[in-house]
Amino acid sequence: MLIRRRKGWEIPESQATPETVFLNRRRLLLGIGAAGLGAAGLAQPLRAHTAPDLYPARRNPAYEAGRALTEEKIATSYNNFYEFGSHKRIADAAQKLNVSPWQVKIDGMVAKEITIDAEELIRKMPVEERVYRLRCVEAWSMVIPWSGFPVRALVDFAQPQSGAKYLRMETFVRPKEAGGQRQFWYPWPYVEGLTMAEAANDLAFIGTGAYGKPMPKQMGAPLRLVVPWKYGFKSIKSIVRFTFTDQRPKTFWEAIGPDEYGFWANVNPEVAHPRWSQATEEVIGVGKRIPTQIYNGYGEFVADLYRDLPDEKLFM
Ligand SMILES: Nc1nc2c(c(=O)[nH]1)N[C@H]1C(S)=C(S)[C@@H](COP(=O)(O)O)O[C@H]1N2
Ligand SMILES: [Mo]
Repeated sequence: MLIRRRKGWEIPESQATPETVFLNRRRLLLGIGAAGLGAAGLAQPLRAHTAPDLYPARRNPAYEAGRALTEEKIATSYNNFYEFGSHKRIADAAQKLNVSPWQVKIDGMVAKEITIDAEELIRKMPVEERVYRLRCVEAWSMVIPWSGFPVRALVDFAQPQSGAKYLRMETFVRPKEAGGQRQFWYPWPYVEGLTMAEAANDLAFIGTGAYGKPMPKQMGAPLRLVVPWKYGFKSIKSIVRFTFTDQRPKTFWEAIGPDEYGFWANVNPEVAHPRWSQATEEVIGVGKRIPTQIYNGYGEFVADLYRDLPDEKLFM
């Protein structure tokens, strides 16, 4: 689905992603025209991927999706990665991202702040494969075999202080490589966060690969979060910084549209987005819609996390 860049009010709802419609409106409010995206530029020569010998990793049979895998060529060519453009066909532009070397900072309320190369970090972690469903807030879904390690393994490695309440994650800022970051009206860098309880949950995963190979750049190489009970925008790509903090992070989408996107973003078919229903989802590559499940079908793993939070907007 290629979105032609016209004025916001001319884009039929059916052709535009909801997020794109929203952003176009915002641009108009800011008095910014709907100019085309800059050319992707020349791709860099292909660099060695991060730790290729680790893949394919052993599949953990505790996590299976109950649905057919999305075809690899679909999952690697239909992506959301606003750093490279606010549409789905960013895979070519994303090849410009230099992922090796890749410094990762672990800081904030930890025993000792460190900076470590992603490859070295991944080699210290228990890498395995898990098949997860992915449900985007735009009401589409995929099923993806991820490689990676539990967020909990990273937490154990970082040794947070007892006062830490949240894990804040941040994506790179490199407008020379990522043309979308020259769109100054977005609040770069992309930021996301989890509570410490969410980070320690069995399901919370750091993806380092997909389809038995190192992570494609367009899917968030070399490290991206995968939290399948939440809308896809929580699964932040190409992370450069993990910060343990006692302050709830303000996330990228919360900063853009606080009435539409919140901190929790748990999937719930009964809580509509202000501009569309969340009751069903389009299974990408299959051409049909299916009912959406509460917590994207992962309630047995995660529902307990939310029992004592009556005042929180858990589903936006
Ligand atoms: N840094 C960053 N991470 C991001 C995004 C983004 O634009 N930038 N998009 C999010 C959204 S909306 C979704 S649905 C998923 C898509 O992941 P995929 O392209 O690997 O399927 O990535 C999420 N992570
Ligand atoms: Mo999304």
